[in-house]
Amino acid sequence: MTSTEDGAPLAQSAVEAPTASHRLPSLELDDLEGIRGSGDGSGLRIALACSRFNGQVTSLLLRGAIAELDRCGVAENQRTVIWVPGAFELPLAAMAVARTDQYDAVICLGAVIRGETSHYEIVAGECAAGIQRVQLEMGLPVVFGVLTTENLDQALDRAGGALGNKGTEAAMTAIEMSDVLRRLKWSRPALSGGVAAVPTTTPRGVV
Ligand code: INI
Repeated sequence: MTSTEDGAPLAQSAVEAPTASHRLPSLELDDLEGIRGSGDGSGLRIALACSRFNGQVTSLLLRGAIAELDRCGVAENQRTVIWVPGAFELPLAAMAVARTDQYDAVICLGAVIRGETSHYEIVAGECAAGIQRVQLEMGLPVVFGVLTTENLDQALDRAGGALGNKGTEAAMTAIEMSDVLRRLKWSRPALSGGVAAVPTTTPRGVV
């Protein structure tokens, strides 16, 4: 039975069309105003931190992420792959990347598989909390491209198998959030009655 990352069974309808684009909110909300990130990765500098633990899965996540960066126009010489021993080490790698001040986003890729051990809970929890902490403390998008599954089959389903590729999704998120932050930096919303006006046009300096 196909299940969610935390093991709960999926409804049949959720199983039928589970592509990567299906699982992320669409960017096609053209009639709504507001600051929104594009899917254009040209000019972005992206680091990919990838766990060697469960490498048969993480290498597929990495492949999916790189293919998406290619598709979105992130130049090959503008991205760096950093290998770490396991998911537990991903936050430290992300912090080191952020401190260089040379990147627009970090994509963290890993696979934490429950198997027989309760070690899983600790590794997965610390990894997620650490990644969130780095992105909030450093003000840099640090994307959680880490699978947390009950078994290897579930991980492979989400690493280019029947349920899409979390690496691909992570790359999309990195590009979108880099652009959201870039647009926020360039925008100068006028204040009116204490409410920030939402810009309806492309902010100056953003192409
Ligand atoms: N690391 C993973 O990336 N995935 C796992 O499933 C995993 N499990 O289950 O143990 C794992 N453990 C190693 C951990 O990430 C650290 O590398 C290790 O504890 C050294 O700090």
